[in-house]
Amino acid sequence: MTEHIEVAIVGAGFAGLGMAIALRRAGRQSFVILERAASVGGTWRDNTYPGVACDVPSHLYGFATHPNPEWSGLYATGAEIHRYLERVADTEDLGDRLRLRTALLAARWDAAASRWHLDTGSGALTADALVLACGRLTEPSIPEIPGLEGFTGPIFHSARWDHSADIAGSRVAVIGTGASAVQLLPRLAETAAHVTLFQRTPAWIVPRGERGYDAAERERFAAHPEELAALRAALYVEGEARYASRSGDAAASAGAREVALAHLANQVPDPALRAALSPDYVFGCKRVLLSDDFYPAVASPAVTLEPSALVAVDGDRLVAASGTRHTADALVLATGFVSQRQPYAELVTGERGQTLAEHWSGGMTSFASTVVSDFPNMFVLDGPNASLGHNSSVLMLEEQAAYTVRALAQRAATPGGVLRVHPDAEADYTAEIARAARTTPWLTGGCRNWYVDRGRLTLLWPGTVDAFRARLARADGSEFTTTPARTGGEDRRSA
Ligand code: N01
Repeated sequence: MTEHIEVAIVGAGFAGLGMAIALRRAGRQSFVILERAASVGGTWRDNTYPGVACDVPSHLYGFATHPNPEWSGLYATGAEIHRYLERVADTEDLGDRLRLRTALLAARWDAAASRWHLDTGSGALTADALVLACGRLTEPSIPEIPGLEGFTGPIFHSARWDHSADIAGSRVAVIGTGASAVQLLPRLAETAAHVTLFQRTPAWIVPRGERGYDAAERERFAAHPEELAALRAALYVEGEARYASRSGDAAASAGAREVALAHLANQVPDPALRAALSPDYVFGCKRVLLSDDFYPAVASPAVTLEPSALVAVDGDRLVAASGTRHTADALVLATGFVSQRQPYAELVTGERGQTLAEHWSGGMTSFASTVVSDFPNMFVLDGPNASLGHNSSVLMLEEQAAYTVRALAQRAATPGGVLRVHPDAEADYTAEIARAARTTPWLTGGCRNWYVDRGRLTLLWPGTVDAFRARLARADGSEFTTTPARTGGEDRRSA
C-alpha cells in the first residue's frame, strides 16, 4: 500500500523547516519533509567556503518561533546557522517526518484520486498537498568558458567547496565579485600564494560593522527574552528602512551611494584601483554587499584585480576579456546560481500534463508568490517574487508558510478538497508585480542581476516585508476554487 500523508514538503532548509513549524503550530500533524541530502540546512549546509556568513543580522535571520540568544555576533557564520537549523529540527522533534537522503524524483497530480503522486529515491508516496521548499540558489551556475574543463588544477564552485584540495600556498584565481566572492576573497588572500580576482562588474559595497556579542550579552539575551524580541523588532524596522535606498528612492539611494563611495575611498587609496572598483550602475540594481575586509584585501599585494571577465582557459592560463593572461594553480568559480530556471520545476507535472518548468517557460509566475494555476494543492516557497534585497528572507518564507496554512484550512473545509488558483488571479498578480517593478533600479538601473528574467522581475518581491504581509492578508481565499476530491481508489493512511 502506498503511504499517504496530508502534506509533503520538499526540502529541509529554512523554508521546509519553517513550513513544518507552521503546520505544527496549526495542529496539522500529517506531513513529511523530503530532503535529498544527509542533513537539514539547505544553503547553510551546502556553502562551506572560507568566510561564509550571513549578511543579515543574526537576530533577524532566524525563525520568530525559535529565538537564539547564543548567536556569536551581529552576523552569524554559515556553520553557526547550519547548527541552528539542526537544533530547530531537533527541538521540533521532527523524527521520522524528516526523510533524509530522500530525493524527489517526480511529482505528478493524479486527477483521478485528486492527490499528488510522488516518486522519491526511497519509494512512492501520495499527498493531498505539495509544498516545494527547494530553495532558489541551489544549483551552481557554471559559465560556459572555452577550455574551462581542461584547466590543469583544482577547480570548484563556491557552493561546492573542495576541502580536500590543498590550495594554501597556491596561486588561486577567483571568478566573480558577488556576495560569495567578497566573503571568501579576504580569507583566501590570507593563505594563498597569490589571488587573481576576475571582476566583470564591480559591486556596491557598504560597511558591515561586524561585532561579536560577549558572554555577558548572550547571558542577558537568554535571561531576558523580551530584550531579544525588542532587538529583533528594532532590526526589522532597520531592515525595512533600507528598502528605500535599494528600490530607487532618490534621496535614500543618493545617501547610501555616498556611504559606499566613502567606504571605497577610505579603504582603497590608489585612484586607479578605486576607479576599477567603482560601479557604473544605479545603487541597489544588484544586491548591495556588506564587507569590511574585501577592499583592503583587493588593495593588498596578495591580490591582483583583473577588471574584466574570464573568457577562455588554456591549461593553467586564464584569458581575460581585457586580453590579459594570468596563470593560476587553482580556480574558484564564485559565479552564482541558476535562479531563473529552477531544476525542481522539471520534476513537477500539473493537471494538464504540463511541467512547472513548462508553465514557467516565459519566466516564473504565481499568485501571492506561492500558488500556481494548473497545479492544484501546490505551494512554492522562496520561488517567484519572494526574494528580498533589503531585509531577512526568513520573514518572507514565514509569511508564505502562514498563507499556506490558511489555504490548507480552506481546503480542509471541503472534505478532501482541491484548491485551484484562478489563472486570472495569477495573471493579475503578475501584472501587479510588473507595475510595481517598472521604474525600479532592478529593471532600469543598468546592471545584470539574478532577480530579472528576460526583462521581467521574477525573483525579487518589489516591496517591503510589511507590504508582502499586507498583500497576502488581502488574499481572502477567493483566489481559489475549492472542489471536493473525486473518490480515490487507494486507502488513505496518515503518517
Ligand atoms: O553569486 P552572484 P553569489 N567572469 O550571482 C560573476 C546569496 N548570498 O554566489 O555581476 C567574471 O551574485 C558575476 O559577474 P556579473 C545572495 O542573495 C547571500 O556571489 O554578472 N565574472 C558575478 O560577479 C546573493 O545575491 C549571502 O557581471 C563572472 C558573480 O560571478 C546570491 O547568493 C552570501 C563570470 C556571481 O555573483 C548569489 O551570490 C552569499 C565570468 N566569466 C551569497 N561569470 C549572505 O550573506 C559570472 N561572473 C546572505
